[in-house]
Amino acid sequence: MASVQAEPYEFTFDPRSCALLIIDMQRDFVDPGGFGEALGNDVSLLRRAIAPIRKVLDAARRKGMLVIHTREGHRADLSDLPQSKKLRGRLKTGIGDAGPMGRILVRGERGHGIVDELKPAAGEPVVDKPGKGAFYATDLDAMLHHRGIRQLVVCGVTTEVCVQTTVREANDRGYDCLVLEDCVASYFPEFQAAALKMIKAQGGIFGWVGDSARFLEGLAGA
Ligand code: C5J
Repeated sequence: MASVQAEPYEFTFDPRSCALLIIDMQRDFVDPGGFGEALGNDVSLLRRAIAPIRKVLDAARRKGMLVIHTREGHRADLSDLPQSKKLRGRLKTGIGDAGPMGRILVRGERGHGIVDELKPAAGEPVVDKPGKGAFYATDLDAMLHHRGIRQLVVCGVTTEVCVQTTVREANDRGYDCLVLEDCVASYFPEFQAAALKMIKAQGGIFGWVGDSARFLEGLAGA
Protein backbone atom coordinates (compact mmCIF):
# COMPACT_ATOMS: atom_id res chain seq x y z
CA MET A 1 0.00 0.00 0.00
CA ALA A 2 1.07 3.57 -0.62
CA SER A 3 0.13 6.63 1.36
CA VAL A 4 0.13 10.15 -0.09
CA GLN A 5 -0.13 13.36 1.92
CA ALA A 6 -3.21 15.03 0.53
CA GLU A 7 -6.24 17.05 1.49
CA PRO A 8 -8.57 16.62 3.32
CA TYR A 9 -6.44 13.71 4.65
CA GLU A 10 -3.98 11.10 3.39
CA PHE A 11 -4.86 9.09 0.30
CA THR A 12 -3.96 5.41 0.59
CA PHE A 13 -3.87 3.14 -2.41
CA ASP A 14 -2.53 -0.05 -3.86
CA PRO A 15 -0.84 0.63 -7.23
CA ARG A 16 -2.38 -2.61 -8.55
CA SER A 17 -5.93 -1.32 -8.10
CA CYS A 18 -5.26 2.34 -8.84
CA ALA A 19 -4.98 3.81 -12.34
CA LEU A 20 -3.42 7.02 -13.62
CA LEU A 21 -6.01 8.86 -15.71
CA ILE A 22 -4.70 11.64 -17.94
CA ILE A 23 -7.45 13.83 -19.31
CA ASP A 24 -7.35 15.51 -22.73
CA MET A 25 -3.71 16.60 -22.99
CA GLN A 26 -4.42 17.30 -26.66
CA ARG A 27 -2.65 19.70 -29.01
CA ASP A 28 -5.89 21.58 -29.66
CA PHE A 29 -6.11 22.56 -25.99
CA VAL A 30 -2.46 22.81 -25.02
CA ASP A 31 -0.31 23.76 -28.00
CA PRO A 32 0.26 27.23 -29.39
CA GLY A 33 -1.75 27.55 -32.60
CA GLY A 34 -4.50 25.16 -31.47
CA PHE A 35 -8.22 25.63 -30.87
CA GLY A 36 -7.71 26.77 -27.26
CA GLU A 37 -5.39 29.58 -28.30
CA ALA A 38 -7.64 30.51 -31.25
CA LEU A 39 -10.40 31.12 -28.70
CA GLY A 40 -8.14 33.72 -27.07
CA ASN A 41 -6.79 31.60 -24.23
CA ASP A 42 -3.25 31.66 -22.85
CA VAL A 43 -2.04 28.11 -23.42
CA SER A 44 1.07 28.63 -21.29
CA LEU A 45 -1.23 28.21 -18.27
CA LEU A 46 -2.01 24.69 -19.48
CA ARG A 47 1.51 23.84 -20.60
CA ARG A 48 2.75 24.22 -17.01
CA ALA A 49 1.15 20.85 -16.23
CA ILE A 50 3.10 18.92 -18.87
CA ALA A 51 6.38 18.47 -16.97
CA PRO A 52 4.84 17.34 -13.66
CA ILE A 53 2.45 14.98 -15.48
CA ARG A 54 5.44 13.52 -17.32
CA LYS A 55 7.15 12.74 -14.00
CA VAL A 56 4.01 11.09 -12.62
CA LEU A 57 3.53 9.18 -15.88
CA ASP A 58 7.10 7.84 -15.85
CA ALA A 59 6.78 6.75 -12.20
CA ALA A 60 3.38 5.11 -12.76
CA ARG A 61 4.76 3.20 -15.74
CA ARG A 62 7.77 2.03 -13.71
CA LYS A 63 5.44 0.76 -10.96
CA GLY A 64 3.27 -1.05 -13.50
CA MET A 65 0.16 1.03 -12.78
CA LEU A 66 -2.55 1.07 -15.39
CA VAL A 67 -2.30 4.32 -17.38
CA ILE A 68 -5.31 5.56 -19.34
CA HIS A 69 -5.38 8.62 -21.59
CA THR A 70 -8.50 10.42 -22.81
CA ARG A 71 -9.16 12.68 -25.78
CA GLU A 72 -12.18 14.90 -26.28
CA GLY A 73 -13.40 14.77 -29.85
CA HIS A 74 -15.90 13.62 -32.39
CA ARG A 75 -16.39 11.28 -35.30
CA ALA A 76 -15.45 12.68 -38.72
CA ASP A 77 -19.12 12.76 -39.75
CA LEU A 78 -19.93 14.66 -36.52
CA SER A 79 -22.81 12.27 -35.82
CA ASP A 80 -21.89 12.26 -32.12
CA LEU A 81 -21.68 16.05 -31.86
CA PRO A 82 -24.76 17.54 -30.20
CA GLN A 83 -26.10 20.60 -32.00
CA SER A 84 -26.02 22.41 -28.66
CA LYS A 85 -22.24 21.87 -28.43
CA LYS A 86 -21.72 22.80 -32.09
CA LEU A 87 -23.73 26.00 -31.91
CA ARG A 88 -22.87 27.28 -28.43
CA GLY A 89 -20.43 30.16 -28.45
CA ARG A 90 -21.49 31.26 -31.95
CA LEU A 91 -17.92 30.66 -33.08
CA LYS A 92 -16.80 31.53 -36.59
CA THR A 93 -14.53 28.48 -36.49
CA GLY A 94 -15.71 25.75 -34.14
CA ILE A 95 -15.79 22.00 -33.65
CA GLY A 96 -15.61 20.14 -36.97
CA ASP A 97 -14.39 23.15 -38.94
CA ALA A 98 -10.95 23.40 -40.50
CA GLY A 99 -8.50 24.82 -37.97
CA PRO A 100 -4.74 25.32 -37.92
CA MET A 101 -4.18 21.69 -36.86
CA GLY A 102 -6.82 20.01 -38.99
CA ARG A 103 -10.54 19.80 -38.29
CA ILE A 104 -11.15 21.01 -34.75
CA LEU A 105 -11.69 18.26 -32.16
CA VAL A 106 -12.24 15.61 -34.83
CA ARG A 107 -10.73 12.19 -34.22
CA GLY A 108 -7.65 11.45 -36.25
CA GLU A 109 -6.78 15.11 -36.86
CA ARG A 110 -3.44 16.44 -35.64
CA GLY A 111 -4.99 18.84 -33.14
CA HIS A 112 -6.99 16.04 -31.57
CA GLY A 113 -3.82 14.10 -30.78
CA ILE A 114 -2.07 13.99 -27.42
CA VAL A 115 0.99 16.21 -27.09
CA ASP A 116 4.30 14.50 -27.91
CA GLU A 117 5.63 14.86 -24.36
CA LEU A 118 2.81 12.66 -23.00
CA LYS A 119 2.39 10.32 -25.94
CA PRO A 120 0.60 7.11 -24.91
CA ALA A 121 2.88 4.07 -24.81
CA ALA A 122 1.98 0.89 -26.65
CA GLY A 123 -0.74 -0.96 -24.74
CA GLU A 124 -1.99 2.09 -22.80
CA PRO A 125 -5.71 2.54 -23.45
CA VAL A 126 -6.81 5.80 -25.06
CA VAL A 127 -10.47 6.66 -24.45
CA ASP A 128 -12.15 8.84 -27.05
CA LYS A 129 -14.91 10.81 -25.40
CA PRO A 130 -17.49 13.03 -27.07
CA GLY A 131 -18.36 14.83 -23.84
CA LYS A 132 -16.61 16.54 -21.01
CA GLY A 133 -16.80 13.60 -18.60
CA ALA A 134 -14.64 10.57 -19.45
CA PHE A 135 -17.41 8.15 -18.44
CA TYR A 136 -20.12 9.58 -20.69
CA ALA A 137 -20.58 7.46 -23.87
CA THR A 138 -17.29 5.59 -23.38
CA ASP A 139 -16.18 2.16 -22.15
CA LEU A 140 -14.00 3.61 -19.39
CA ASP A 141 -16.09 2.21 -16.54
CA ALA A 142 -16.06 -1.31 -18.04
CA MET A 143 -12.32 -1.10 -18.59
CA LEU A 144 -11.66 -0.07 -14.98
CA HIS A 145 -14.06 -2.70 -13.67
CA HIS A 146 -12.45 -5.52 -15.66
CA ARG A 147 -8.98 -4.51 -14.46
CA GLY A 148 -10.06 -4.35 -10.81
CA ILE A 149 -9.42 -0.62 -10.51
CA ARG A 150 -11.08 1.20 -7.57
CA GLN A 151 -9.04 4.38 -7.36
CA LEU A 152 -7.85 6.99 -9.83
CA VAL A 153 -5.04 9.49 -9.83
CA VAL A 154 -6.28 12.25 -12.10
CA CYS A 155 -4.24 14.69 -14.20
CA GLY A 156 -4.98 16.79 -17.28
CA VAL A 157 -7.02 19.68 -18.59
CA THR A 158 -9.05 21.63 -17.99
CA THR A 159 -9.52 21.48 -14.26
CA GLU A 160 -13.01 22.87 -13.94
CA VAL A 161 -14.38 21.34 -17.13
CA CYS A 162 -13.27 17.85 -18.18
CA VAL A 163 -11.26 17.02 -15.06
CA GLN A 164 -13.95 18.05 -12.60
CA THR A 165 -16.76 16.47 -14.63
CA THR A 166 -14.83 13.20 -14.77
CA VAL A 167 -14.09 13.26 -11.03
CA ARG A 168 -17.79 13.78 -10.30
CA GLU A 169 -18.76 10.95 -12.62
CA ALA A 170 -16.12 8.69 -11.04
CA ASN A 171 -17.32 9.57 -7.55
CA ASP A 172 -20.88 8.52 -8.37
CA ARG A 173 -19.59 5.22 -9.74
CA GLY A 174 -17.70 4.45 -6.53
CA TYR A 175 -14.14 5.36 -7.48
CA ASP A 176 -11.85 7.33 -5.19
CA CYS A 177 -10.03 10.13 -7.02
CA LEU A 178 -6.81 11.88 -6.11
CA VAL A 179 -6.35 15.04 -8.18
CA LEU A 180 -2.77 16.33 -8.42
CA GLU A 181 -2.99 20.10 -8.38
CA ASP A 182 0.18 20.83 -10.34
CA CYS A 183 -0.81 18.20 -12.92
CA VAL A 184 -4.13 19.80 -13.77
CA ALA A 185 -4.55 23.20 -15.38
CA SER A 186 -7.06 25.75 -16.53
CA TYR A 187 -7.10 28.84 -18.74
CA PHE A 188 -8.72 30.49 -15.71
CA PRO A 189 -6.66 30.17 -12.51
CA GLU A 190 -9.60 31.30 -10.38
CA PHE A 191 -11.74 28.47 -11.77
CA GLN A 192 -8.94 25.98 -11.09
CA ALA A 193 -8.69 27.15 -7.48
CA ALA A 194 -12.46 26.92 -7.00
CA ALA A 195 -12.71 23.47 -8.63
CA LEU A 196 -9.96 22.06 -6.40
CA LYS A 197 -11.61 23.58 -3.34
CA MET A 198 -14.92 21.95 -4.30
CA ILE A 199 -13.36 18.52 -4.74
CA LYS A 200 -11.79 18.42 -1.29
CA ALA A 201 -14.54 20.32 0.56
CA GLN A 202 -16.77 18.72 3.19
CA GLY A 203 -14.31 15.96 4.03
CA GLY A 204 -13.57 15.21 0.37
CA ILE A 205 -17.02 15.31 -1.16
CA PHE A 206 -15.66 14.37 -4.57
CA GLY A 207 -12.18 13.16 -3.61
CA TRP A 208 -8.70 14.23 -2.58
CA VAL A 209 -6.29 16.93 -3.75
CA GLY A 210 -2.53 16.40 -3.59
CA ASP A 211 0.48 17.26 -5.71
CA SER A 212 2.99 15.43 -7.86
CA ALA A 213 5.88 15.59 -5.38
CA ARG A 214 3.85 14.04 -2.59
CA PHE A 215 2.38 11.47 -4.97
CA LEU A 216 5.84 10.43 -6.21
CA GLU A 217 7.06 10.16 -2.61
CA GLY A 218 4.08 7.97 -1.70
CA LEU A 219 4.43 5.81 -4.77
CA ALA A 220 8.15 5.26 -4.11
CA GLY A 221 7.23 3.84 -0.71
CA ALA A 222 4.65 1.41 -2.11
C1 C5J B 1 -12.91 21.82 -22.60
C2 C5J B 1 -11.69 20.04 -21.53
N1 C5J B 1 -12.44 22.76 -21.78
N2 C5J B 1 -10.88 19.02 -21.82
N3 C5J B 1 -12.42 20.56 -22.55
O1 C5J B 1 -13.75 22.08 -23.42
O2 C5J B 1 -11.75 20.52 -20.41
